[in-house]
Amino acid sequence: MDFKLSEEQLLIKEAARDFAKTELLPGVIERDEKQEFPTEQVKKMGELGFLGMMTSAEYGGSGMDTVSYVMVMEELSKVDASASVIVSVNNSLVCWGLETYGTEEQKQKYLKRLASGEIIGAFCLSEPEAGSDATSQKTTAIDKGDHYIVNGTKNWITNGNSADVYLVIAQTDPEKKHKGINALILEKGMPGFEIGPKEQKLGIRGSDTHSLIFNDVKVPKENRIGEDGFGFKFAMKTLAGGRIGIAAQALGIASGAYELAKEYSKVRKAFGTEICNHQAIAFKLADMHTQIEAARHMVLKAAWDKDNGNDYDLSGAMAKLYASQVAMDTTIEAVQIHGGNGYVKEYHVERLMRDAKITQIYEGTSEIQKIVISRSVLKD
Ligand code: COS
Repeated sequence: MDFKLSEEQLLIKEAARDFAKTELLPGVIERDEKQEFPTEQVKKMGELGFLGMMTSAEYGGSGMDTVSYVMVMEELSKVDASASVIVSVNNSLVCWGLETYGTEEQKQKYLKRLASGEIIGAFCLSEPEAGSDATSQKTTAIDKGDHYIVNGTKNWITNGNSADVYLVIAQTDPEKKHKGINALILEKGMPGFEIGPKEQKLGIRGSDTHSLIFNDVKVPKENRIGEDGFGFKFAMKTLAGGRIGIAAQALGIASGAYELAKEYSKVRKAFGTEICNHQAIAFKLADMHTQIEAARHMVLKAAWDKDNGNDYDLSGAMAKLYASQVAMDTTIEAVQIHGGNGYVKEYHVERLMRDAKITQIYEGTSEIQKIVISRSVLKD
């Protein structure tokens, strides 16, 4: 067993840490307050290769491994989880899905621009009545020979307005249930494709979340990903990797809050000494550190599984379930250690606490992860 990271992996982690400190930290509070998309920062992340990390160079990506990707996700999320979710969706759900299952034409037309960060993408599965129950798709993609006609609504779509390319899951043949679902590539501006208003959110407020409305959108058949009826499997396979990215985001939120709380405890005095000298605070830090380290091992293991061709449905689901709980617990304790200051925006931990919650909800709630985990452990 070798826990050592390569020189390249360490360098990319350091580059992400520097970028987060110099480019994401200034303005992160204002972007959160105003629900402002980090346009400039996303452009720079594209230049650094963070938007197509696991995509091969041939298609405009950085050709790195999943371990490097999760380390970058952790570093970005320590500072700005709104920026990191944009990275996660573009990498895990959009670029990975297209490179793994797309046709050569789709890769040339869309993937190159997505992986290089020239444009960003969105993954559109959730609906008003189909979030966890993902097979109950109401959006339809009716087969008209050389094209599909798409109708319906998608909800809570990350990069909803900022994306140019949308991977949309829709039902073609309801009689075939999940085997009648297709994944289609839609472009912003296609006639009949409308973007709903921006959601007002509790956390990750810098990322833009919208509903999408499709009214008779004509989508050419060459925009279907995989064989007819492959859409649900496409969504499941893609989300399995996406969950590793979100687990890394949760880990980053937790470790960012922990680092702030630790530093604060060394300077804030109460009862004649720095508060870290009180066991009530020191023990909180001990618990936080231990849980974060355990989460980090789970995230890295899931990433390593993916890099080594092992099944990662189980390790990714466990990593997300655990890391998102650690993110919630740690950020709540980080606010507590900061006391009154924890409730004030300039200390950052209240934002991290709000940002943490979504990691227990998107790309499969904690309850969905428990379905995936329990089915896996009970099958043999
Ligand atoms: N990889 C490949 N195929 C998968 C899979 C995976 N990880 N998980 C399920 N499938 C396949 C199954 O094998 C089955 O296909 P076959 O009938 O050909 O065997 C099909 O998908 C349906 O699976 P299942 O019968 O298990 O469907 P369920 O309705 O019971 O639900 C869960 C499966 C709950 C796992 C799925 O609906 C899910 O992940 N829901 C959450 C979706 C989500 O993350 N939403 C958030 C939106 S993105 S922000």
